[in-house]
This record gives sequence, C-alpha cells and structure tokens, in this order.
Amino acid sequence: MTTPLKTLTIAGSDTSAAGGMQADLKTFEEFGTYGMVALTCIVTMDPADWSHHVNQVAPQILKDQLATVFSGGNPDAMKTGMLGDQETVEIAYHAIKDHQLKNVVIDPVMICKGETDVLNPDAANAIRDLLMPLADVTTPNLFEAGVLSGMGTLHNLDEMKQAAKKIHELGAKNVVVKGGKGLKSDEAVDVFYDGQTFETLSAKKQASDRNAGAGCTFAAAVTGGLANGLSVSDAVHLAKKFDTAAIQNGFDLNKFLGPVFHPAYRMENVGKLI
Ligand code: PXL
Repeated sequence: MTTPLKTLTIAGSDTSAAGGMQADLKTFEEFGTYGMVALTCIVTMDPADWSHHVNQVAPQILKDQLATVFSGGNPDAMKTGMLGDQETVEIAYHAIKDHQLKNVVIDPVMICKGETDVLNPDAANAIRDLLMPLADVTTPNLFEAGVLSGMGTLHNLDEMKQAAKKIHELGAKNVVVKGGKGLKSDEAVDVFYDGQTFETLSAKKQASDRNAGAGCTFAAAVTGGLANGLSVSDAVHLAKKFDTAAIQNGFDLNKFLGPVFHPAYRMENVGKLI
C-alpha cells in the first residue's frame, strides 16, 4: 500500500461550506491528497439575515488538534485560513516554525465575503509580523493586500503590484494578490510576484456573484499543487484554472449565498464519475 501525500489546513469552519476548512478539505481531496484540519473557529450564519457569528475554538483544543495531526509526521504542504484572534495566529506560527513545515501557504483571511466588519486588528498585525516571514506563498485579496502593505484601498493593477512588492518585503517568498471582481475591468485579474517578476493571471468575470469560497479554494488548490511537487508558478496557474471552473459552476445555496462548486474542474476534465 502506498502512503498518500498529506495536506493540512489550520482554518475555521465556514458552516455554509463554501469557504473555510470545508473548501480546503474538498479541494485537497481533488488534488489526490489526504487532507487534514486543525480547526480554529466555527462560523455560523443567521438564516434571517446571513450575519456571521465567529465562535473561537479554545487555544488548548487547537494545540491538542495540532499534536494529533503531527503524530503522523509533517504534511507535504499546508495552509492557514481564518485564524480569528492573535493567540490563534501565534499558535499557527509555532506549529509552522517548530515543525519546520514546508510548502506553507498563508491565506491571510481578515474578512468574510459580504461582511463589512473588519477583522481583529491584533490578529491582522500578528499575521503580518509572524506569518508573512514563514510564507512560501501568500494569497491576500485586495482588501487584505491593502492592510498588509499599509497602502489601504487598492484601485488598479499598478497599486496591486506595489502592494505585492511590499508584502514580499515582509518576508513572503511569493505573493498572489487576488483582484478577483474587485477592479473595474471585464477581467478578474490577479497579480503573481515571486520577488523578481510580475505576472498577471486573468479570467473573464462571471456575470453572477456565485463565488463564495473562491478565495479559500484558490489557496487550497495552490497547497494541493505544491503537495504534488509542482513549482509555485505551476501551482498558482493550475489553482487559477481550478478556481475559475469552481466559480463558473457556482450555484444558489439559499437566497443569500452562492457558493463555488469545488469538484467542477475534475468534472469538466474527466467527465462525471457516474
Ligand atoms: O471566505 C472566507 C472565510 C474563511 N473561513 C471561514 C469563513 C469564511 C467566510 O465566511 O467562515 C471559516
């Protein structure tokens, strides 16, 4: 029997199952890996107005989960998602550093789609100061890139590139600023910076807004690609295709939420299994 590649996410539960560790595990599976999770928080949505409630997992329970996960050795690649507060960021930092994890993808989640409530500023600072130096790849969206770079609102491709450079200076080896639908253009454009050159990745914008979970899914797909031995550049390009297919097949879960459909790339490429 062969041992499969292993992937790990340190992330929250998005109970709608569009993003969060649900997106991560579904995506890890698509990349043929044994996906594992250490849960940081549980986010529930009020069916009346879809407002989010973040329930933090007690620090000791997160530490216990990590001990369980590492009892099987290190994962081949890992990512972080929503951490929630400063103490949780510190626990993730120690897990990565103490175990000398490789193929580390930091998705600096600071806000949920549709929510205007920003972040915990202490957690955001800890992500910048502790996690950026450990990142092989970081995948901020426009908002998060504005916070991490200190540039505030980003308006165009040039500002996205400047932000990517500043985030690289914080220590992240590779930076993907996900412009997504945020810029005024027909294309969903992301900027990839490896410390030397900039590349833009674009896909046609979808007419609908059924793209919840797209950010988590992108970072998880990069993680899955790295676990499989792809270069960062190849992993990022494949992740963009994987995520675009998931977005194109987004659907209405209810009147508030349109999640991406995580298996879409496989189903388009190898046909339906049944
Ligand atoms: O999509 C961002 C996100 C990440 N992680 C968790 C979430 C959300 C958005 O709802 O709940 C746990």
